[in-house]
Amino acid sequence: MHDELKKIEKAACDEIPGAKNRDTLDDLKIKFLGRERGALTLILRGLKNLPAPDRKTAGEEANRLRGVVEELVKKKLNELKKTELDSILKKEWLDVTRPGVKKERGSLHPITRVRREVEQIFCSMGFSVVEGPEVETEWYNFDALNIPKDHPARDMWDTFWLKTERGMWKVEGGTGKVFGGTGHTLRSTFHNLLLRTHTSPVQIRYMQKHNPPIRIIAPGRVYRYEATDASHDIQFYQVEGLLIDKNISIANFKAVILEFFKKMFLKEVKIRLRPSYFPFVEPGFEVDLSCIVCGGKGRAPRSLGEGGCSVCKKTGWLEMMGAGMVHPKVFEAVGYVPGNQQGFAFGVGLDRITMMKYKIPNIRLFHSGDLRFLKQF
Ligand code: FA5
Repeated sequence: MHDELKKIEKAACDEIPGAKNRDTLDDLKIKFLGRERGALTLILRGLKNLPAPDRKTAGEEANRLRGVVEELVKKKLNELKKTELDSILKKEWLDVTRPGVKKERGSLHPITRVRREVEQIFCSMGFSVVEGPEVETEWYNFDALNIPKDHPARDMWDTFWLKTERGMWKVEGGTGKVFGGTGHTLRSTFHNLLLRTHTSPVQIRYMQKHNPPIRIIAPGRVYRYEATDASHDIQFYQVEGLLIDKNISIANFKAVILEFFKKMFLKEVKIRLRPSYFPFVEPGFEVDLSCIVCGGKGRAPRSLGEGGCSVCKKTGWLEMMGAGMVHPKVFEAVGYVPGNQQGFAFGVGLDRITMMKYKIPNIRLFHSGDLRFLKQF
């Protein structure tokens, strides 16, 4: 018995300290101390067959050995735990004193900022914000606005037409009701499609579905097939405005627009109304704003270099919008009873407001994708 215990002790002292991981250690623990077939357990179980004097000594020795093996296992387990922890700490080491990686922060495009501001100002005056499609039918963009085919006024807007092989597009749901409103019946579902040249078609879409009183603005992108310069681009933004009620006059228009400019530029501004022709208003006019970039002087401010102001083309004024009193033909096109309402409409260039607001000398900067420009906002 003594020899057997010595053998077990030697094996335990050789094998346990060399265990590579916890699984091996668990196996060794079972090998020596396992409840069913552990080497020491079997010895202890066989003690009862020894003669009494031998049983006592062997029992003492076996119990001592159990303590030795338990201690070896405990020591090895602590050692393995420490190695594991060290390797985790090594892998996940973090230098908390290192400066962090700076995340690039985006910002709103200046036109988006100004668009939101415009919406806020008009909402504070009781207007609602509505939208319309950028791909529009010829009827909404021109005919319903009193610009029939072959009318020379169409040339005022150089248009991007969407072509098909057939010449016309089949528009889903293009029944008289959806596309023509109550006052206009389109018998076919085929239409000429175009990229809208202005936001005025949204007036028509809205009036077809709503009766006066109306007080809306409709911001959105418009497209024109024309030459570009410092204040003209082929795609730009307009905000359409429409106010229809009883007893509305140009005086109401002037009050609303002056209030709008005052809130937008945070100062008193000068505007001038020039008579102009738009087939969907009568009378019609254009509204110029005293150039905020050059202070109305026509000379470029020192910060923008020498020479005349490119934004107002040295005139001191920049054309900001077309406007007028809604033409009876337009009311007729949407099915209103003639003579029952008056109203004004306007279409203001959002890019131009943004240029004035931030003193931006060239409209083409907006879509240049130049981060040096965009990061300033
Ligand atoms: C129109 O588009 C009319 N629909 C406006 C209107 C609405 C008149 C309601 C009457 C009643 P106009 O083509 O003038 O009008 O354009 C309106 C404004 O859009 C201009 O005053 C200008 O601020 C802006 N704008 C026009 N063309 C360009 C362009 N190429 N680039 C940037 N802004 C432009």
